[in-house]
Amino acid sequence: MKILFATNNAHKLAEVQAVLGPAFTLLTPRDCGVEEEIPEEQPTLEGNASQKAHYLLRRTGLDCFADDTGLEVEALGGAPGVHSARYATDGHDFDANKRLLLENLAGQNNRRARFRTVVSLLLDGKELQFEGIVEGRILEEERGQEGFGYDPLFVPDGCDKTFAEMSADEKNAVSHRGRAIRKLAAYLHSIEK
Ligand code: ITT
Repeated sequence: MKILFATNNAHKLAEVQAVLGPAFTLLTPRDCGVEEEIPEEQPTLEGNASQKAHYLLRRTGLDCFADDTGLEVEALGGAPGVHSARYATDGHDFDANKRLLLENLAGQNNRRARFRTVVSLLLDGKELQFEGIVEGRILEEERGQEGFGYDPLFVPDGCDKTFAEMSADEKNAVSHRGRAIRKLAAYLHSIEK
């Protein structure tokens, strides 16, 4: 099955393709002639996932899905949350975002955090959402080179490695996105689209 994934993030695309496997071929917005940034202006992950998927459906007329993800840090009242991409600056500056997170947690003993992903699927005009959560903690310094975003700072519960020290398969096995996408895949298989 070919399906359009509403992301401009190449790391996400690779992670999601690995979880879905060869039964699914992912198309990107660019593959469908959509070059502009896809708007995400809602106050929640649910709202943004839905906005991104609806935007692409309007632009292309194709079935599609979108993922919106946030890092929710307990001691920061759930921040950066839905603002995770633009925490420190207006752009997607991963280094500045990680620096600000460490600054805001300086001296803080409670390092509990979770990643939460919401996937919005639009199929034949009907919308379904799938959620994936992974609990863990924020380190005091970065470890690892893999992955993207806040990965070098996040250690999931039950693991010793950060997401950035894991292979893509190891990350997908426990991650927020892996969990949400496996629910999406189970649904798509169940209806044999
Ligand atoms: P698209 O909207 O084009 O899909 P994005 O990078 O803007 O890509 P999100 O809005 O879902 O994606 O994610 C917000 C930010 O959260 C993202 O820029 C990263 O900094 C961070 N993030 C998301 N998923 C992550 C992951 O698996 N590991 C580490 N950080 C992640």
